[in-house]
Amino acid sequence: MNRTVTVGAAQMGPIQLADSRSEVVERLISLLRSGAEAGCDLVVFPELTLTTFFPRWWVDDLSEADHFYETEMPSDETRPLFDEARRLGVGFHLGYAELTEDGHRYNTALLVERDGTVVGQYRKVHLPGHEENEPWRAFQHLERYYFEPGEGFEVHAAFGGVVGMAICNDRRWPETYRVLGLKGCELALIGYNTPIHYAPDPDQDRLQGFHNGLVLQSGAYQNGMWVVGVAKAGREEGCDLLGETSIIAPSGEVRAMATTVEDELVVAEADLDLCANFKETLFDFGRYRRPEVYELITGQRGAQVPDHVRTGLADPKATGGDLP
Ligand code: CDT
Repeated sequence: MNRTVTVGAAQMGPIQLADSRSEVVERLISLLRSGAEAGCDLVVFPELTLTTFFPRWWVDDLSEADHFYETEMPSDETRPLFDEARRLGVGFHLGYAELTEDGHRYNTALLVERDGTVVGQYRKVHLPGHEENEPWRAFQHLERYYFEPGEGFEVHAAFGGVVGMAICNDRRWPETYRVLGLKGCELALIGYNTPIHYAPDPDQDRLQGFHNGLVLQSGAYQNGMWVVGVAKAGREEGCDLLGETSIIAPSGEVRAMATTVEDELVVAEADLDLCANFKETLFDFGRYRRPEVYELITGQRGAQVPDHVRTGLADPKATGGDLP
């Protein structure tokens, strides 16, 4: 059986505050149609695709931001995307802000199959930034104010393989890929909004592209999976967002990468059988992993220098001594 999925990574250029949902949906449909012309089975859109990245602003009352959230999916405004995707026979992945009926707020992604069936929903686990108003920043990153964390990583039977989702900051954490990998993930879909400027340590600004490639490529290789990283890019409300949307093979090699910071579709043929070349050799988890020595990873959150090491550091004589 041929298990090649033609994947379109649909980078979005900036979405300004004044852009309406319908205007954004028109842009999505245009990218979707380009995907259909390129033979895509699946088109992947970024994190918070439908709005500007609103966590860059503080509001005193969260309800002032309600208009950024979706209370139903599809809604009247997003239905044309769902209808067109089904008509074209192209599946899609869409990130958006979700407000549930009982008032919970999540940074969410949805996966829809070629026949329009909703395959699964994912709510972002790792929420970066801060909870409080920090007006000293050029712009804020208030995801921890606007969203609650999701409950975990899941995989789905879709597009002939095992498909998982993660969102933006999740991609920087090896645990994300490893949990997906332990569930047999062959294709991980990850949308992002990554500001180039990182206020707590601006020395990292020049490294944004490097770090993006580093985490996407190592996540793919170390878990033998395809990884699709899709940006919302460009200058959005005065804030520069990283582009470099890319499709990474299980070897860790970049198979396609965007060259602009605008709406741009890049396409690659993802042969899911390639995953086995890595999952059944160097990264044969069942054969080589040693979970019994990794228990700190799930049992402890922050780094803790063991007592005997801390004591040794405090007492210089103790570090130069004989082994006990
Ligand atoms: N959207 C998102 O998660 N962005 C983060 C920015 C981190 S700086 C607070 C990222 O990891 O790219």
